[in-house]
Amino acid sequence: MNDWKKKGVVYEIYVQSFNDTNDDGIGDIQGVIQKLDYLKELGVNILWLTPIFESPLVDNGYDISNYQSINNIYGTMEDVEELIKKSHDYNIKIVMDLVVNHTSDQHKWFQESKKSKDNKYSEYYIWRDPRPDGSAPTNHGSAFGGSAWEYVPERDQYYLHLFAKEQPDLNWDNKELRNEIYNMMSFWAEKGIDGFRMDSISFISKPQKFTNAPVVDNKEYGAYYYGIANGNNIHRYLKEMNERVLSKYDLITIGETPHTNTEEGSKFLDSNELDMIFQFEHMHVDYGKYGRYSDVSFKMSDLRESINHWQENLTWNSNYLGNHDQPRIVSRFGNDKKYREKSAKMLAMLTLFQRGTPFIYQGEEIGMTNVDFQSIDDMKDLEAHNTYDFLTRVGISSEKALDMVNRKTRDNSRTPMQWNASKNAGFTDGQPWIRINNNYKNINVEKDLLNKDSIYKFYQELISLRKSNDILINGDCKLLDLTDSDIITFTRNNNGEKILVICSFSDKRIKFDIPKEYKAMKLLISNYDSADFEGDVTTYLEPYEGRAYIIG
Ligand code: ISL
Ligand code: CA
Repeated sequence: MNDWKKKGVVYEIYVQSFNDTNDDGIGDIQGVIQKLDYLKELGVNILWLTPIFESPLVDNGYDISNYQSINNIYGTMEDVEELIKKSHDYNIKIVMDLVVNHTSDQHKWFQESKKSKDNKYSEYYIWRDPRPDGSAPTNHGSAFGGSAWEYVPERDQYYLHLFAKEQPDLNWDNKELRNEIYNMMSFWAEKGIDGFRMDSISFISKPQKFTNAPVVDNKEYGAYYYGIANGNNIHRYLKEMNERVLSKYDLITIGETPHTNTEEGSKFLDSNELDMIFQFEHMHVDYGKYGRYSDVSFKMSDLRESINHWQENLTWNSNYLGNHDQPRIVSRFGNDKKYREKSAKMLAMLTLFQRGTPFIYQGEEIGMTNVDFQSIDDMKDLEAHNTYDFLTRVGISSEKALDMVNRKTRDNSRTPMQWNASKNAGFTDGQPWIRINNNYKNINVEKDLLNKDSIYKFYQELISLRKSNDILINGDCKLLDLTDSDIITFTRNNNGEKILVICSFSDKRIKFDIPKEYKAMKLLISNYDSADFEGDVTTYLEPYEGRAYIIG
């Protein structure tokens, strides 16, 4: 991987919730352009934009009906060209979301495909005959609830959709389809974008024969990824994609690879098919009886175990704790009450100082929190609604179901960016498409910019330290004590240089014994003022303290 990619700090922008410039309540491309100064100041140098293409927005744009046209609620192709050009003037790269496991059912390809078994697009999607009794080919459920198969009378067949029924899965075994995708990718590369974040890419190679999947997490259907994740031809297709498109440009490639273990993950990296992947193991540390939406909190030791496992087994990680599909990190892994600022800073240190590419999701840099949705009607995400319906149907009280959905709904991270304390948090002068978090008067960018000890300033400092200390980029990463009840400790090492990072997840003041071999230490950064090291072997960590030392 070349230098600019290794040095990248990525900031994910959920466009519709970032900044609205024409007061229709929806964030837009001009809104991103307007905030380039802000992003440059923060220090990030790669922006990943969630999908802004033509779409009926059933899944907020992850259902694309035309890959080469911009959804006019976000702006125009000219706006995108302006964004690319201006970002490059700021030395900021632009990464687009590539959603090619599926399209929208409104895409021209699908509209044609569903008409008959013998037109140009018939084989662009995954069609299978019904079982003899007319039922779906297998018991697979979709990721969002319900069956993963939908019947179409015109063809007397079912099509597969791993996500919503309005998101039919593409058939990558079809060569013409693959060509169309490569052409579309070249179109964007020619426009000057700097990379792709590849949505659900571990699912693109489907089996010839589908078999029933095990039913897990008290669901009604079989696991949606069963027999599908990392299918037989995945490496063949990604190699072809490299040959046809990626190798011709200087592009960063970030594969979103649900249900991928370290062994499978290494294959993508070692053969240079992808620069990095998003794995999900650490996103499962608080799954329970009902999977993701269970009423369960994470154990720090599970999180640490997972970080250790991936740091040991993958040469380069994508380090993230949150994104547009996950709750807010300070609410999930930190403490969004008394220690919101302290824990947000500690989590930032954990993310930015590990080996790999750090990802910051919009709002993390000011410690935005989960939302307390009072009613299911306030939630926009289809997954939230499907889950709520399911939980109440299986006998969970509506109150409890709302609680469970609240804890994990993707809408937690999709409420508008909180820019200031004015009406609608400065996001829009219109009616926002989703409600604003009530706490915007207390948690907002303007406030953080004025306060020298803010979360934002801490992110800024961490990013700048990462830039000026090569060891934080190229050094290896070793976790130290894997049995401590509250602390994640790791070292970064490069040619004899060493940095020690200590992250406490306790809300109490706790004792920490500095490993004997690290006596000569100089404080690099801490989220408390009092963190000087005076050569003692024993030190005390404040609640959610994060500290890093240079050793030697
Ligand atoms: O968030 C999840 C489950 O609740 C994940 O399993 C998620 O479905 C998976 O990460 C795929 O996500 C991506 O593709 C989806 C889209 O809805 C997500 O927003 C996107 O990040 C379908 O395109
Ligand atoms: Ca707008």
